[in-house]
Amino acid sequence: MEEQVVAESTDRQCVGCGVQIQTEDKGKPGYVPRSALERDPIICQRCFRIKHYNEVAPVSMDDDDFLRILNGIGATDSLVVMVVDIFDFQGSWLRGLPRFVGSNPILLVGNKVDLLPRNINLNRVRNWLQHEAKERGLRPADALLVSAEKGIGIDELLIRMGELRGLRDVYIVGVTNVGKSTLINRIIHDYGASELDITTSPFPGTTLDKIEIPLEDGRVLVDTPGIINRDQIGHMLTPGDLRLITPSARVNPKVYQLNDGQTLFLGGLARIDYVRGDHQPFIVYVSNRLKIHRTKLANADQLMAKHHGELLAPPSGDARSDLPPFSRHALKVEAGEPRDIVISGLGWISLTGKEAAYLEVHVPRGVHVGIRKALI
Ligand SMILES: Nc1nc2c(ncn2[C@@H]2O[C@H](COP(=O)(O)OP(=O)(O)OP(=O)(O)O)[C@@H](O)[C@H]2O)c(=O)[nH]1
Ligand SMILES: [Mg+2]
Repeated sequence: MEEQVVAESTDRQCVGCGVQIQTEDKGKPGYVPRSALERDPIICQRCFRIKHYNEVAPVSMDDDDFLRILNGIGATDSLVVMVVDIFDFQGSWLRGLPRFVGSNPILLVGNKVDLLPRNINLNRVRNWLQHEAKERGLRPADALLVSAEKGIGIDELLIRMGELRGLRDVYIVGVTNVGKSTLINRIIHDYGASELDITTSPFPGTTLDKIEIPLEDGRVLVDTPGIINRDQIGHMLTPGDLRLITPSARVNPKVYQLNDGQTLFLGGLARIDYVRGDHQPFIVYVSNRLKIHRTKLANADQLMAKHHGELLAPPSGDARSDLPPFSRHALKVEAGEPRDIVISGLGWISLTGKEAAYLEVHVPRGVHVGIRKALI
């Protein structure tokens, strides 16, 4: 009789991404060589590579898996901490959360506050966050601003979390790449004894399953995988280009005094035509590494046709053929209050609202373009 190969899939989890460990298939998530099974804690090969070689290892998480985890929260008694990326608020908003969490309280956390320009009024930004949440039908128990990476606002967050959770578990939720795992690492390193590191990376889809971290009172702090927001421009770009558009430091706003009949290109990813309106400043908030080009509207088509992927990059070189075709959004920015024109995943452009402005914004199809109350 042939001997059966046993125990290929284990009931152990990778401490870096939560995936179930297996020794069978190198190409599948959770793989470790057999010899590694003796280690404790155990980390999968994908996490090892992300940590040590900065490798990108995309795994397609099924939305169903994600929804299963979210749905499970409704049946628990817990505090739900929803994390958004304050720099890409629109692109990082987790829709429909109230449906999933039942009667559990929600604490809204705007992360990556370190990217916002210096000298801004954070209280205003916090009010803005609360206002935008309400507009989207979410009534959080509180809204806070933090930087998980730089350790800003963490003390206050922990105090609020303590008050709101009482004796409950805490679930950290949000779309991919908002910094959930970085936040948990920050919390456990600053205030716990744990030496463990959850895997984080600049690319979406790093955490693959729930990761439970025991708290002192026997409850757990839970990291969850983010749902993929397919409208995000990041999903249309190569890893190299994604690095260019993701701010890695405080964003320096750039001011352009524009007349109508002028165009701004944000690399080769967005084109903003100022069609009609008075001479006025356009303040651009995007990654400092993203090159901005100003031209006459009359020349914009030609410039795009000739230089897309070169002068107008990202997308760099051949990667432009992977972009969806561009679509056009006609916008009217009313006079009155200052407004931001948001291009999801790239940043925003502020207009002061002295006069009405008519614009046309061209972006790859699927990328969200909108107008909001100014953040700053
Ligand atoms: N500038 C800045 N970057 C941050 C901050 N927090 C996280 N990041 C970066 O954001 C990226 C994503 O962080 P992760 O912690 O992996 O995000 P996640 O929400 O766990 O992502 P998934 O596991 O894919 O759902 C990484 O490049 C982090 O370094 C922050 O406070 N400021
Ligand atoms: Mg994560």
